Amino acid sequence: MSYTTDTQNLFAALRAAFPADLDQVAIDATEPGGAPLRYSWRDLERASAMIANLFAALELPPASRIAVQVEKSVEAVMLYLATLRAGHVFLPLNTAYQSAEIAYFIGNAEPAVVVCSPASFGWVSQIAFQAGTRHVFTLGEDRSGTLLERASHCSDRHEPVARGGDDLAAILYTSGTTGRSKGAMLSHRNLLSNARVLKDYWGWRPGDVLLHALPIFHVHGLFIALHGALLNGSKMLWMAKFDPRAAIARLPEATVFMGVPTLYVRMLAEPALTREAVRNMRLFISGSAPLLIETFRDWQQRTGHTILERYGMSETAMLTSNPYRAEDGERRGGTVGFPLPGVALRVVDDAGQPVPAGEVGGIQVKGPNVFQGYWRMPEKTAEEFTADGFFKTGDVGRIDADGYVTIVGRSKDLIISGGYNVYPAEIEGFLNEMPGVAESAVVGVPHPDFGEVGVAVLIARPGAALDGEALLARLKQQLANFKIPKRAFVVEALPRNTMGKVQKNLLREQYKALFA
Ligand code: MCA
Ligand code: AMP
Repeated sequence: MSYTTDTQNLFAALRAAFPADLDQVAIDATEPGGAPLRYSWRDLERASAMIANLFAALELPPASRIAVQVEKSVEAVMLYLATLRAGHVFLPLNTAYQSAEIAYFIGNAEPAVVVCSPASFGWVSQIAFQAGTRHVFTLGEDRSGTLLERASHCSDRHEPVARGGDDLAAILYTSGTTGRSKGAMLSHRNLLSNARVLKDYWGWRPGDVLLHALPIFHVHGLFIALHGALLNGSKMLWMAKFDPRAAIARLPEATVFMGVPTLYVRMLAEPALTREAVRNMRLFISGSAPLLIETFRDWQQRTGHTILERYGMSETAMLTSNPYRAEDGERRGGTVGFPLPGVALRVVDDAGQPVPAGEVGGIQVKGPNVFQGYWRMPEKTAEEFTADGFFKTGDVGRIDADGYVTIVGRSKDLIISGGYNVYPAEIEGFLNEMPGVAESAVVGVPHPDFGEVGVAVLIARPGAALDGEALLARLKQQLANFKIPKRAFVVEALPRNTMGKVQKNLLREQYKALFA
């Protein structure tokens, strides 16, 4: 078997970066106080081969979607690598998603294989079989389940399937401002080009160790963190779930950490976060949501490290980054740095014309990392691109005279809570269906832990008595828990402009101090 970097299959490129000694530890997943649980590079190689061979034995059509809703585990990484290796398309799903959400994704993506946790096999398999999926496997966080049982009978040798750069590697669903989720199609080239740029830009080097504390069903944990370590042949310290104390306890063994702002806020609340704890760290990276300047400064003061903030999207992976090397500039708090090498980024006015430096407008981007479009939504895809091929991010920002990009807001009605995206339109759609609700508006307000959280404002139908908290409890049975507004208020009327449109800015203003 030969692994070269000139193939277009992302797995083969990652595999080519594995260390020569495959018996070294690749991932240390030992839990605090638990028995040692370590995986070698050979384990990743063999297990991904076996799962890829299982897919071959199932005679799946090329580029089948493999939908996966499982708890974070190293075996889930093996499943991801196997999917790439076998030339199929990985479709990760947040474990918080409930049946209505899963039914939509499975119905829309039509996966050939669904992998779920053993505890949810009953309801997930029912949805999947109804949607025409032929194979449903289970994978538990403790290595239980039918996926590994079946794969254990397969050969551990497997030649990566040849893929072209534009062939799909993954589909990531992002909710839409109009309610319906869209599957962002990412190709092998999209992901590999971004991973290679970041390897260089962030100065990955021999001996780096990544503390991996993020979920692996979104871009940040799955692509940016995982590809970074794999492409550098770097060991990972693996946390199945983020816990600030356990993370700090592992920092002395690590050199690189990636987190959403909430992770930094929670670690700052721990007295154990000291200069001593971070003595071996090379780089702290933040993204997925705005990092408050206070967090940036507090971290600098407490640890002596300047967090590097970067900006990206599911549709594009990483777009901009503050500099790693001092000679490229300082890391400026409140900014997301410069467009990455190969990324063209411009700020435009409502007419689509670029605005002068320092002026605010819509952010548009172009580059080898920008996705292939939304799955089976050609019209939606066409709407989101300009005639000259730039993708409209929906983020609003400015580029200053020194080239630093600052995000000042979003033109899309979106709440980012603890690094997860919540679309008010989706929540309002569910609330409006509930008995007694005439109308609803969901807005984001500042929150000390999650950065921003949703608040629901409800209008009752004539004669109906609404209990906001009871409605939220009901919503919790239908939607992922992070989407549930943290509070609900029943009011007489919603503020509207002369066009009749709800003025969400006034609601945000009214409730802004709720969690202060
Ligand atoms: C949990 N809850 C949340 C969130 N997480 N509510 C709002 N926002 C959240 N993010 C709910 C729980 O269900 C629970 O509700 C209550 O809040 C308290 O939960 P807690 O135990 O504090 O939460 P946790 O389990 O500790 O999770 C917090 C977390 C997690 C570790 C910050 O949300 C997380 O891992 N976030 C990272 C998300 C991420 O990886 N994003 C990257 C997306 P109840 O008690 O009622 O059940 S990729 C991306 O955005 C782009 C491409 C990019 O640029 O990276
Ligand atoms: P997602 O759809 O989950 O990929 O989220 C992408 C969105 O997250 C972007 O369009 C931005 O609005 C936001 N985002 C990501 N990184 C940052 C950041 N560093 N600062 C502000 N917003 C960010």
